[in-house]
Amino acid sequence: MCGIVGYTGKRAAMPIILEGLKKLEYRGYDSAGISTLHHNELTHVKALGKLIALEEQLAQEPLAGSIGIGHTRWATHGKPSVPNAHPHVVGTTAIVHNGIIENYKSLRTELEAHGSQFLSETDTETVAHLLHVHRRETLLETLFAILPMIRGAYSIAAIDTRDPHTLVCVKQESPLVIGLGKNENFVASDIPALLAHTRDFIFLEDGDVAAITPESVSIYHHGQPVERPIKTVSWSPSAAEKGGYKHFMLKEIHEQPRALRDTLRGKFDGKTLQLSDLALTPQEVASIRRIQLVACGTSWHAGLVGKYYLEQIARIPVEVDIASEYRYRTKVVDSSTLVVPITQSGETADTLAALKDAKREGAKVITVCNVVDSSIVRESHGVLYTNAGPEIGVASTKAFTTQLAALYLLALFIAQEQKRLDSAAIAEHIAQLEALPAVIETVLEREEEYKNFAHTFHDYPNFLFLGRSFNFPIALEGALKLKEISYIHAEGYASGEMKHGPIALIDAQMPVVVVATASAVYDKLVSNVEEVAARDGIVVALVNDADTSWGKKAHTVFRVPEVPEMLSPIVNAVPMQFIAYYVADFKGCDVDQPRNLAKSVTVE
Ligand code: HGA
Repeated sequence: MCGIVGYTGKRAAMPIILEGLKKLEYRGYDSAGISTLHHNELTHVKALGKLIALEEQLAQEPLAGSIGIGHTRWATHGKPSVPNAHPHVVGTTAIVHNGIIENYKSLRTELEAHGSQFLSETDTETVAHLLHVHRRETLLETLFAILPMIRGAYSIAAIDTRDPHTLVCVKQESPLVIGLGKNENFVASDIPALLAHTRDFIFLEDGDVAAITPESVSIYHHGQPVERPIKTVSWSPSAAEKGGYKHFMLKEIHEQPRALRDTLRGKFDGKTLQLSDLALTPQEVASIRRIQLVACGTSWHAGLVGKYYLEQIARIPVEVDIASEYRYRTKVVDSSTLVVPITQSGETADTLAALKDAKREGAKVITVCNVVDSSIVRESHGVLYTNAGPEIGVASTKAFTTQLAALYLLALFIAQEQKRLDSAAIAEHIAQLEALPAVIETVLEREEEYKNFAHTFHDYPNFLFLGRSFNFPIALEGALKLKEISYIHAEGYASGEMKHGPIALIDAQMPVVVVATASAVYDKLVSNVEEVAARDGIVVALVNDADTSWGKKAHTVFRVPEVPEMLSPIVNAVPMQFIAYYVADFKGCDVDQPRNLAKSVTVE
């Protein structure tokens, strides 16, 4: 997600922090800010938009001091705005934060009841107030005292006038590294920010707290001092931006467990699923009779899976439309119709136009989106954020799987509100969802198999992808992913459709990727594959670990752990991404910037 940079030493902190933030710009952000400490006084400057705006403001009001923290924000809680930008300063402390404080609402209610006055809508500000309200002798002790009160994913850096040379930080499920200098030390959410100053890093572990002065770094875990190894990094700045991965796409494939955890975070309290940003009253949810999912490209594939979720879990009829088609067809919409645009960027022109039409016709519109306060979100009545973090590779990966998780949550939420599922059933579904990141970690560990496959197959001119039921859209997505980054012609089909045309394409030169994980229609799919094999098609099967029946039928077998069928698309998408990625990489394609494509299509 966003960027944190902190400095304590003998030099002026502000330019070092600003330069560091610039090195993190590639991560995407909507606002930025810096706070420094000088002569026992905290000062800060924040600006909306690009760093140039912050830089211009700093030129007018430079910040003195040789200790400071800076931040580029990618909003998750509260729109992009100057008050919501970090640092947040309360009393003697300034903090910057990367991540999500899950229980911020209850904390905020409690703090406000005791007189704390909030200036922003962020989850982060609750931490700043907690540090103020529970202050101890030192900032470090205060941080120890408040950490048990907060839940979520966070890396936080803080400075305090009472301890004017010490930078304090904590890492929990969000990245944070310490950079080691001579009579100066640094902290940052990512290595590129600090490469101009050091190559020696300490990678903090989850739960680590550190107190950093110009001369020392002390690290604690569960309150006890611990040693962490110093690692010397030889990455080039461009490799460092990608976390050592060759492309952003590959980095983002690997970020999916984290992105899914962040999408699920803070939504279920053990009893009730709360999607408060949907801004739907219980009566409004009760009155939903039809749902229209509207999207483009990969998001449209997410919509196709979402249809299965909403119809099976919430039992509401769903149509899925390509936004550019929806715009120009007759819409039969009324106030009992829920229209759900699905968009990574929130700026897709066709989706925006489709939603405006639907609103005009009287539909309620809630958007599934990855960018806080984007144009489409602003036009919608409510929103369900995916919290995947900025996606830089043009081919969507983590945005897609988090869209699937969000649509699953939406189906559960409607079922809950319409009293179709009780609390125990919701809890069971949520537990299954929460198990997915670990399953995907297992799939990621098998990456080498896809590389080997691509080594053999990257020269084939055509591919077919087949799936059925929940995984039919995954076949479409597999084909699209391969097309867009490798320029190989690929088609996705519902396997039952083979006989109705595409089987004519099958010959010994046609790799056919079959999504064949456990399913109620598994046997049907297997007979479709037999037909492919009988015509010499090259069968490439994605099956579950326990399925040993493919030895003869398939040329290549990829395995994934078994999960409930409805959730299998979220797991099965990952092998599709790996196949596309490695085929494109072997072909030498520009994976992150495929020809003719833009990340966000803001024109019709
Ligand atoms: N949740 C905080 C911080 C989000 C973040 O990591 N930004 O880059 C917010 O919304 O301000």
